[in-house]
Amino acid sequence: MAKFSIYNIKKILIFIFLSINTFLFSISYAHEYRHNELLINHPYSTPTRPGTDNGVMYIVSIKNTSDMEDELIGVSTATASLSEIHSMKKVNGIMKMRRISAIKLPPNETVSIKKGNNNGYHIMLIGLKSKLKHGDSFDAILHFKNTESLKVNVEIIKTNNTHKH
Ligand SMILES: [Cu+2]
Repeated sequence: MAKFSIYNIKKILIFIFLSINTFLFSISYAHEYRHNELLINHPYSTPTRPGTDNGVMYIVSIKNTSDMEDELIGVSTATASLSEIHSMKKVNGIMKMRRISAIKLPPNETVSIKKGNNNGYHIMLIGLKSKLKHGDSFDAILHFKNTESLKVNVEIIKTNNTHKH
């Protein structure tokens, strides 16, 4: 009995520890909102870089599961004075960002608004009220053309890719 226990307890503890880790890991990545016909996967932002009071918000993906087109037409948050939808395009070899009025969400398609996506889509947070810090989060409201607005929680996480303006 005694021989059996310590070794097994250790094994059980390691197992529990790993399970908890896996659980937390999957929670932080299963940050998805099912909102009518839209699946909004993981809205996030990155820590504010030194010397700027602007920030950038991203959404890993928005899937439109309906047969009707929709659009993301705006984002509002109390964290910044102003939020704008931007895209980036290479003009004469230089990446330039510009304000766009909406991001189209075609029927039965998934659109990426994550860092480094092909269209350069991102949400520009202009005039941050306070610095965004890794591990914190803030609320934002997503506005759509054909679907009612949705409040989401935006996690602030460090990513490798840098977003240059
Ligand atoms: Cu921008």
